Amino acid sequence: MHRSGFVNIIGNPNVGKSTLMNAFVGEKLSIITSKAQTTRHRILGIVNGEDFQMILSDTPGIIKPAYELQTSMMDFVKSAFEDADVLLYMVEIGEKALKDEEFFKKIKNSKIPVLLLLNKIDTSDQQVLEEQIQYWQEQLPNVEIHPISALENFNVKEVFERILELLPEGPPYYPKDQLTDKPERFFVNETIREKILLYYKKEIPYSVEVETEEFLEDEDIIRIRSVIMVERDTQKGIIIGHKGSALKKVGVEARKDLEKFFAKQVHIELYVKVNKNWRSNAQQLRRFGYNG
Ligand SMILES: Nc1nc2c(ncn2[C@@H]2O[C@H](COP(=O)(O)OP(=O)(O)OP(=O)(O)O)[C@@H](O)[C@H]2O)c(=O)[nH]1
Ligand SMILES: [Mg+2]
Repeated sequence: MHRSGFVNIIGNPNVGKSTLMNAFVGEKLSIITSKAQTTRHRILGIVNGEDFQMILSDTPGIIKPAYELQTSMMDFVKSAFEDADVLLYMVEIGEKALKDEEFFKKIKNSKIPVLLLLNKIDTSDQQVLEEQIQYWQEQLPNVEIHPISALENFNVKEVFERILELLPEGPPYYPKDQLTDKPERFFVNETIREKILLYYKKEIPYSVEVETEEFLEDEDIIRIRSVIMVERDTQKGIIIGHKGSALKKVGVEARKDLEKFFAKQVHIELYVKVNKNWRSNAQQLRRFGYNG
């Protein structure tokens, strides 16, 4: 018998969805930072076994959209509700209900199995943990609760085994050697964006999109040219920094990660361009892979 299905991770921003997906897949497919709204896309991570294929989806954290980009991000979340065979609803210790009532109702009334993953229990003690479990049992009486630490890999394997039991019988949807649905350039863009989330403050990371214009792979080196797009002229200077020092740091740190990811030497050339109000421009958003 062969099992296969879509296992979609949803929840508030910053609760640890991407950390968990990477832990399941064993690769850094999704970028992770301590800032909310790190993930902007729906990213598949495929775990293949001899008699199963588990197709995980990492999704953006649930928010009330304030501009077009965020609306597209929430469309990815909606799509994850539609095709899931198993839903993983992740919350973190201390969190109360979802910021969006509608999504919470969908979880409550879900016809498919839902596992509530209570994450970051490494930051908690036994008493708080018990109170939290009780709280969520009252909120969602029909849902299985699993306390985990995605960061410290606590209970992650057990949850994986439980999901396997819940997967329906069926053939693989993707070739068995496929790890994700995203192309190489996507991971380049995301790695650069991760560094921008880490090194810049306030609205800067939220005003940035990255596009890789060139990805040339030789036998022993990958040559990459990417453009960092900002919304306004003033942001361009901030990204570049004094004598280009800030931009240089982004390049150096992104290169280190990408050399690990591709297991090859990488050369990166970065430049910055203003793309006025791209976050609110439907045509630009489509070009960057948000919505259809
Ligand atoms: N202490 C602790 N921190 C965690 C755990 N899991 C994730 N984190 C941290 O929480 C922060 C957010 O993690 P992400 O995996 O990016 O969270 P996310 O839900 O994907 O966030 P968005 O993409 O912004 O919605 C990071 O700083 C992680 O290191 C955990 O089990 N314990
Ligand atoms: Mg994420």
